[in-house]
Amino acid sequence: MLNRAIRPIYITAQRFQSQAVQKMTRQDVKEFVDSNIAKYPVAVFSKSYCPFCHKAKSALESFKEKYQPGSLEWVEIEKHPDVQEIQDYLNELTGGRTVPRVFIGGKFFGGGDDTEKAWKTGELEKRLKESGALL
Ligand SMILES: N[C@@H](CCC(=O)N[C@@H](CS)C(=O)NCC(=O)O)C(=O)O
Repeated sequence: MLNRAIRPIYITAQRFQSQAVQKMTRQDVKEFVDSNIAKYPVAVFSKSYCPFCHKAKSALESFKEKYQPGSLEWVEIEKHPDVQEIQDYLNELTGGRTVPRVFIGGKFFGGGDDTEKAWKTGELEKRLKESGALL
């Protein structure tokens, strides 16, 4: 009796889930992350509400007028259906799964605190120039 009552709800939920959420394969996740890192001199994986991401944004956008067009890519991942898998892969690449993960010139540069610190020492500008991101 109980089973009969519950079953239709379960099936409906399952159908909804399989239609609504299209998950990427592991290979697709890898390609999504790798292609952003390879294509853009600066690629940042971020969550829009994260204060450390805001720190990185302030530092990177302080050079706003000097960027080569299209050289800075900001990838907000919090609403991505594969957010966990993306962070797992970022962990494989960088040894950490927190955001932001800032990549410059195809290499992992650091998180929010690292980026802010490097901005203050001048290291960030140097690396941005070396990567070709700045004019
Ligand atoms: N020290 C790190 C801290 C970064 C951090 O803790 N980020 C939080 C979000 S504000 C995070 O990624 N939490 C785990 C998660 O969202 O999966 C940095 O400067 O980037």
